[in-house]
Amino acid sequence: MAQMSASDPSGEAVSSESGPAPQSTAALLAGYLHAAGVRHVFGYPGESVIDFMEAARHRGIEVVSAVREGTAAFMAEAAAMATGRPGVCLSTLGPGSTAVLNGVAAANLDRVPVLAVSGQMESSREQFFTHQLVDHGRMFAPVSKLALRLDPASADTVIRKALRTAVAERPGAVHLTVTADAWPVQAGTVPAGPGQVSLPPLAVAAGSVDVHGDGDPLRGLRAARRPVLLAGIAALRCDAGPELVRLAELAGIPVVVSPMAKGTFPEDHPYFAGVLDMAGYRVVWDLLAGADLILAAGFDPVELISPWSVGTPVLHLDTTPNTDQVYASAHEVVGHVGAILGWLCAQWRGEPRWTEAEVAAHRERLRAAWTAGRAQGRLNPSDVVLAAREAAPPGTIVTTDVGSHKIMAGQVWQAVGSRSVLIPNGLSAMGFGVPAAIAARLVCPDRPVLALVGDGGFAMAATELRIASALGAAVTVVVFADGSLNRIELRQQGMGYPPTATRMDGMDLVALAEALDCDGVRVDSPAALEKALAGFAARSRPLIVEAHVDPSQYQAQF
Ligand SMILES: Cc1ncc(C[n+]2csc(CCOP(=O)(O)OP(=O)(O)O)c2C)c(N)n1
Ligand SMILES: [Mg+2]
Repeated sequence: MAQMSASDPSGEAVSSESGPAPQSTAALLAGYLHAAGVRHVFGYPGESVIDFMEAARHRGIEVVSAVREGTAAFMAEAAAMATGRPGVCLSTLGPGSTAVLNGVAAANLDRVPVLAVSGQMESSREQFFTHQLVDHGRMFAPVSKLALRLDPASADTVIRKALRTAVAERPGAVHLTVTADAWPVQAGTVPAGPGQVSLPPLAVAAGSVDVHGDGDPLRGLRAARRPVLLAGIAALRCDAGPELVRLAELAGIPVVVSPMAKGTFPEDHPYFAGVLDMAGYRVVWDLLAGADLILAAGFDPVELISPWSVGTPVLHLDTTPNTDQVYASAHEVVGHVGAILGWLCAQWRGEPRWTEAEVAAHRERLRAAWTAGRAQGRLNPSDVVLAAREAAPPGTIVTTDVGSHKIMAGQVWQAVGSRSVLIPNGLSAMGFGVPAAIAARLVCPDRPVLALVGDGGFAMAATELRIASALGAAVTVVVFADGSLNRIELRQQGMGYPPTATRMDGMDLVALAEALDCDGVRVDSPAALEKALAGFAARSRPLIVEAHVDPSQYQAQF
């Protein structure tokens, strides 16, 4: 059920030996995806994409059917987040493509390379037919870097362009529309020869550093006595962790990371200074406000939840120029973030600016902020995160959904490895955590996978767990069951309003787990949670933990 079976429009099985002609448009796209390292396409079937599903299967790419297109796109995004390779999702025309839109927008604002492919009405009717017809070019343009039509005559060029655009800085989503009749047609001139591909570079360009602005960009750094590094997702994409560590240690600079960059800088390092805009956020902003220079290393303002409110001078270090202008920066050093930081290390002369003890004292203040408001004798949200972290073996990938639990997990979960924490913080779309965990487990089958999700976001995507059990993707999902869309309810409360449409009746998740072929357990104390999570990584079936949290801690946070 979970894996799409290949069949033609008449319902007859297609022989697995015959396969599509190697020079067809469908085979060419499958060939490019395979060459790009893609081994899973996440989608939902429809008549207009049958030829491509078969070509993918034939090329050794598993076509994984989600319960709906929107979650398939989250899966594609999570696969790309976990591996660094492009993710691919697939939908049919009309209701399939409109359903995939949210996930395409999520990948685009999370700056994750995703190729979203949608079938379309055959070309002879595309211009005038009305049933199930939506103009994909116009619909996807505002939520993608590029939305193109894949025609056989120019297929080779358009596929290369789509892949190159999706991964180029800043990466994001590219949408391809393919009319149903185009798939089996021979792809026009393919310079590398029939069935061959000419894959463009898909990694961030290495080595180069450009300086914009008058005078010496490093004068500010030399003069600074209280500099702070703010590392973001471009640092993650450039694998700049080792250079961040080197600069932090050499110059004695504390490092704040953005939520989606968690793990780029080891959070057990003496110079780690917290996560921006997560629980206890005021303490982190106070650190930035008190600094005399912020080194913004691959920081992407798409992750800002609070407005940028500090007047501290900023040195912009990024793969792209400071076109957002959320903060002003007289100098921009543009290039590979690792190379830029390496260059700063080579230039550095001087004493370390902060002592480890000073950064430790800051971390203590931050810890006091996120532990504030805990209810004695209850299961608090931070207890859940700490217990999950304690139970997680090295190499665990954790995903979150969106809501108060994410703000807590984003700060409290101690990340030590790059691409080990998958948090949606660009579009911040609910319903991400569960499908993301399933996809992470499928593309990284040797790594334990844990999802930390709210009860609202869980309800949006819970049925995807049937697919996890069918495919043997043994993920563990911890649901922060507070009977509330807490993040919104807190806002209502703050405005003096009653909780309109933000309270939910609890669902029996243990019964639901059984129906989904998963294991289920209900807990309401830290001890019970520890017991439930013990050895989770060795389980053979997905596990759903209904964790009854007392949400009062959130109130003290946000
Ligand atoms: C698709 C989508 N719809 C609505 C929102 C707005 N929103 C942000 S957080 C939130 C509440 C989430 O509730 P839950 O999943 O239970 O998490 P909690 O805040 O309770 O931890 C809502 C409705 C959103 N981010 N995404
Ligand atoms: Mg909730």
